[in-house]
Amino acid sequence: MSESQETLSNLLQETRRFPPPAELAENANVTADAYDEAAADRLAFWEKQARRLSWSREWDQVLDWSNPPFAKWFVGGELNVAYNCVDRHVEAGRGAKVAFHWEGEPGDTRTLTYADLQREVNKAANALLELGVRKGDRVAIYLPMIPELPVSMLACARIGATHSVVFGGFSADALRTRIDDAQAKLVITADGGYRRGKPSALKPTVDEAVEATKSVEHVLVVRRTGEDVVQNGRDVWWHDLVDRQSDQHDAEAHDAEHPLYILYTSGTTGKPKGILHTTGGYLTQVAYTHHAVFDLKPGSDVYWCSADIGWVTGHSYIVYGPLANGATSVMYEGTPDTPHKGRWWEIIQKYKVTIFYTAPTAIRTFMKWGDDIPAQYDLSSLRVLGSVGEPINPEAYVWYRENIGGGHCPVVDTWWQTETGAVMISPLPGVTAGKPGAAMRPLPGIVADVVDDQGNPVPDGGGGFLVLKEPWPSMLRTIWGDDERFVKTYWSRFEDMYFAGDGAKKDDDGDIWLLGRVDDVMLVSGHNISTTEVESALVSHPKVAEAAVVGATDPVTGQAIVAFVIPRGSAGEEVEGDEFARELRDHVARSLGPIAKPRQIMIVPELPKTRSGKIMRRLLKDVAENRSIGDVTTLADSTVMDLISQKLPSAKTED
Ligand code: 6R9
Repeated sequence: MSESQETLSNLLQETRRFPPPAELAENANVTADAYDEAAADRLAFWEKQARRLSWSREWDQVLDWSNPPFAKWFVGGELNVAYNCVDRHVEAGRGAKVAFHWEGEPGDTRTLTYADLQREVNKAANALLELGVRKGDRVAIYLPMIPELPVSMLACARIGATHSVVFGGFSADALRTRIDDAQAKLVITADGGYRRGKPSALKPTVDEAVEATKSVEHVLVVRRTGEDVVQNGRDVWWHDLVDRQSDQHDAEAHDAEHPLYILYTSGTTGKPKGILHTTGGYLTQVAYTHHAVFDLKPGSDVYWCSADIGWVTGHSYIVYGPLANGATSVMYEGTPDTPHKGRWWEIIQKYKVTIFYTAPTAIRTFMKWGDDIPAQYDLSSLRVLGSVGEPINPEAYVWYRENIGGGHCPVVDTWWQTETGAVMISPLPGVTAGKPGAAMRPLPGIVADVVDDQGNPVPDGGGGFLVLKEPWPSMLRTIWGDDERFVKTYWSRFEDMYFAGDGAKKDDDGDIWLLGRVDDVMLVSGHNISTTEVESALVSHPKVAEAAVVGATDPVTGQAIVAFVIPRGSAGEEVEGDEFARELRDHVARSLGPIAKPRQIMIVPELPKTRSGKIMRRLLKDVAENRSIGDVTTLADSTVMDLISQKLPSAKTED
């Protein structure tokens, strides 16, 4: 291993460029000047963005960074998040505008205007007060994707209770640890929701979780599926309590730094981290980024983010950002293949969706299902496409652009985290000539860089660690109840910088490409190789829909690359045998160089993913190293590992 070894090799070359459509560029919400404006005076820039909101009291200071890494934004300012997301739009005469076109999985629908939302949120806020919930109390929310979920979040925000939304797919144990950590007083849940064509119960999980907790006084239950639920003394039906409340409620202003919500990151090891977001800075940045990155025109756009509200993407870009901007959104309860594999495209056609935001894992699944499915629907209403959650491989990006965006929609690849609260690195659709696979540049007002081991910026063309060098308004304020862990986890690897845990590179133009979690980086014959680049090379083969690679211990090279590959829909039958594996290995060697040639390729029907769609490479590493498979409890589908293990005899080890 040479001394001058790069922190992370830069193997993938991509030359395609997609300039913004002329019409979009001409009318874009944000133009290139924003970068200069923010660079000239970052705090003045954010102060201007804060004025998108209605404040009851102006701030005295934009940023207090006297005690890093504990930031205070808009110090002394006061506002109410629910008022900003709902009431002010009604007061401005837009009460009849649709906030949510909600689509249940079985095909039932509900339309909520801003006026409807105001009444529902006020009733829910009054109900929380009747249950004894007060400003500063924590409320756990464990609901399916139904309108009561955003209504509950906004009701909490309105009265100053801090919500902790727990994804509806989590187990009783996961729910219990989150309730305990936040000491939640109330749990809001439902009898169940619809998933894959049938009711999926939630209430029994809550009963089991709450049995073992001490803080919970009441459980508020929405009726969705109508299934029998066991009634405990602490249970209250939503329709009994909320429906009889007054729809009037005076919103009190809260301090800019009042805790808005806690969201637990799954964390692959140890106790989940309760990421704390506060009020003024968070709402400022989610509103600004939603306006800038999606070019949202509230008067004409129909926006749809397909994430679950249980993840940060749903918090920031289904609930707070779009509502603060007065957007009309689609919200969908179920899975993309129920009752058929064209469901999402049918929804886009039905509501004439103009802006669509989803994850690479979904895009690659659609690639696997085949181009003919989206081709059956009219998707011509679309004008901007977004991606989030994982690096998007160039091929998936181009497939998305062509097959969903009809070749004319810019794709914005948005990099951010639960911890950052809002998008940090992304193209601007009316400004940036997009490169497939690149997140491009930090947004105006954000200072990010790629650094080496020592924290020095890498030159263009080099790879390393992605860091944030200046505080930003929607940054996490701490880990709930554990300041020390906050400092240790995020602020100790490099001095005065936030380290995100991701590897990245700068290309020759200085644009940023994400290369996956640094824990996943492989060390092959002295070269640090990113999983993302090898996966992207595999996915660029016409017969590959999805790929995951891991580094497995190897006596010769230290680690060797092992790839797990899902073939594309139509390639299904033609891909058996050594021939295909050899073809893929050669393809990677041609695209990235011989150093990146996988030692072994396994053809598999599925990949292990978390419930938010991220590939769990740790489990694949167990397979590659012939170990028994580790903890599978956070998998979306725990049977996937059995499917993969059954495929093992066909694993191909070659030269
Ligand atoms: C929003 C969200 C955060 C991690 C992050 C990174 C990965 C998210 C990405 C991306 C490459 C993108 N990630 N967006 N990687 N390109 N556009 O996903 O939050 O669930 O906390 O995950 O996801 O590894 O560090 P969260």
